[in-house]
Amino acid sequence: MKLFGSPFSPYVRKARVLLNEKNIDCEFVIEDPWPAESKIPSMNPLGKVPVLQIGPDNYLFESELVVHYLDHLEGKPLPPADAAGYWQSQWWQALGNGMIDATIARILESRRPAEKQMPEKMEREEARIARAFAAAASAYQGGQFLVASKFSLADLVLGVAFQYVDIRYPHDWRGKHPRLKQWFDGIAARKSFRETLPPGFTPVQ
Ligand SMILES: N[C@@H](CCC(=O)N[C@@H](CS)C(=O)NCC(=O)O)C(=O)O
Repeated sequence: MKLFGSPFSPYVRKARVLLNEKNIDCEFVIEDPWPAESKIPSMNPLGKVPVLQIGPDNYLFESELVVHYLDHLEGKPLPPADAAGYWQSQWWQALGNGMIDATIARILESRRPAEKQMPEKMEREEARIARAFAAAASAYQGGQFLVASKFSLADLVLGVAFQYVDIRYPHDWRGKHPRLKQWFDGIAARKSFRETLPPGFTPVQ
């Protein structure tokens, strides 16, 4: 099994954190989706990473599917197993995935030539991110993990999202949401997070 992608991509990082958490053997192949000669479109018609190769000519793409596949690979998906907990975890994952999407949309807009940038687009993405932090703060019940009392995909996806905000849109969300900071510090300290940090990034304390 091979995972293709960039060490800077938060979508790829979700899969890498999960592989690390579950101790699954998988080669990580660095492949940039952006250049014209990239091999990614031959594996994923959408031309995006992550791509997970699961057979000689068999590729999975879209990070949510890749994460789902890896989580079920050995028949022992991460908890929670009960229906209420499962949907709670899905809610957190949707929030985290949306934060990643918004942070990427914002950074791509900021990289356009100054005369083509739309400040209102950046503001819209920033407002989305601010609302997501506020929603997380109000849904968070306290404790080491977001759902029940074990590490779940909710912690994984929201943790990757928060750290991606730190990387691409650094701002003082911690001052506003100190309880979330406390939760996040515990997640960011995990081996799986420390060992998959994007090159050159020093975690915010
Ligand atoms: N919805 C996709 C998004 C993946 C995505 O946008 N990946 C970026 C890297 S962070 C990419 O490959 N971009 C290349 C492009 O947009 O052409 C997923 O969850 O996998």
